[in-house]
Amino acid sequence: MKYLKRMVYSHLLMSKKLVVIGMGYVGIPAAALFADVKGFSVVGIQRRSKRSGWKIDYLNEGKNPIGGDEPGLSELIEKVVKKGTFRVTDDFSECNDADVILIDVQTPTDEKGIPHYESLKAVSKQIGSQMKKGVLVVIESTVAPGTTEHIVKPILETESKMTAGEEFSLAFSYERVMVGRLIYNITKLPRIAGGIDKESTKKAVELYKNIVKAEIYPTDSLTAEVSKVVENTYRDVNIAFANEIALMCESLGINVYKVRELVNTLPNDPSNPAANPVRNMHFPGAGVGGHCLPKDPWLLKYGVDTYGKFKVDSRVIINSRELNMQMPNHMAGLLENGLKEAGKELKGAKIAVLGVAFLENSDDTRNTPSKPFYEILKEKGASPVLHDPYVRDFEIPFTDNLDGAIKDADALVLMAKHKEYLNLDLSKIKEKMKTPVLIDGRNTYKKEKCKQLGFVYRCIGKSY
Ligand code: SAJ
Repeated sequence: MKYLKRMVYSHLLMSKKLVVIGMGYVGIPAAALFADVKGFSVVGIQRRSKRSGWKIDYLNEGKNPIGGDEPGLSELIEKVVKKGTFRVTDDFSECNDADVILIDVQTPTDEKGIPHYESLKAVSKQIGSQMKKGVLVVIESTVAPGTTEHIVKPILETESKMTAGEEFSLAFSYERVMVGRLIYNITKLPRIAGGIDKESTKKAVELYKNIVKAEIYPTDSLTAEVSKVVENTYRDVNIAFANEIALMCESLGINVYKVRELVNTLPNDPSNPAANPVRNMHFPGAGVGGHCLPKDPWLLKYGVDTYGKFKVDSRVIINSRELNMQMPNHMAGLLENGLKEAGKELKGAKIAVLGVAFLENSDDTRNTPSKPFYEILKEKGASPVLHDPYVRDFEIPFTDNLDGAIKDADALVLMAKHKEYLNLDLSKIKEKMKTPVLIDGRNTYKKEKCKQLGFVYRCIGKSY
């Protein structure tokens, strides 16, 4: 009987309807990739919200709503919309004959690190009330450990009056996307798929084989949830370590980037990694932004605090998070110090801030360090002018007119290492500025060259 059911199911797999909920940085590339696989018809579901509703019509015209450089994505969206295997709507009734449903909604945390699952719960309710027997539901959004089992599963079961594992399958399989390489990271990086039971895991692994050209690791949903937030927390803690070493190098009057280079020369011996564990000191910088690193450590802590057998004092993780959140303050300190050397006060000074996005060459402003930096400058009575060549909308006024931002500025502060800023003609820029002060938050410019040009130069992790 079980074999027969599996046979029927694999026949169903041949022509499959896949619904992706949440047309964002994860949902859009995933939907387009599946829509390009033979036998798949894909429907994207997006709320017709003020902020994102416009994406529905834009995508249905075969256009890519994600800004910045995203190799291959625009062409793929145009192709699958043209061949009719991808369309977008705000109608959740599309779930009632779906074979697979992917959940890619935002899972933000508040300032106390508590997750807010309004979207996740709302779409789980919608899915549960529509979904058919035998459907596979996969959560791709990053969630706190325990969320699949304790929040999503009960909602789906209550709304559908079906039992998970018996009448439908449920799994957690996280994305590893990064802005600037969405398609590459989904198709070329290994994938982890964790079901609430073995059958759900198996079906999720089968599903991702269609788009992932790398190893797919089966596990259970809780282990997969923890792996995701640990993966990003690991990065956040390593960045905090680099930032702390940078502060120490400033204090000692040496160059942290030279230290990093020397530390990372420790050879990695793949044939015997234990003999010489690799060093991969990360880059110190003006701050850590994005939808992931500022949030995932809190999701990890929340999961352990909520579903763990005993409390764990996550001091390493939380102190690291707090140190990374302090970096915009440190940037403001370097700025005040540089202005002082130039005989200027921060109060009343015009500050050109280069980079609103949290990451170079992207339009993504989520949790950008430029926001707290801007607010600190405002608090101190300065007149910051934000500039960014990629960002389209942001809650704080900004410009894409570089000359206007630099004109009569008392300082230039680099927050994001956009390629447009790499080869700026600093001597011309100096002429347009009122006070030649340059604060480098991403080790973009050469200290000696800046000094030769007559700039007062400060950089995270460098002597001055
Ligand atoms: N940053 C540093 N120093 C570094 C690396 C990054 O200060 O050495 C800063 C960046 O400037 C940025 C922030 O950290 O403000 C985040 O940068 P990121 O390169 O981690 O970019 P994300 O957040 O888009 O991508 C991360 C990645 N996670 C890991 O590499 C473990 C990506 O693989 C994940 O898919 C993504 O989070 C996610 O969606 O979870």
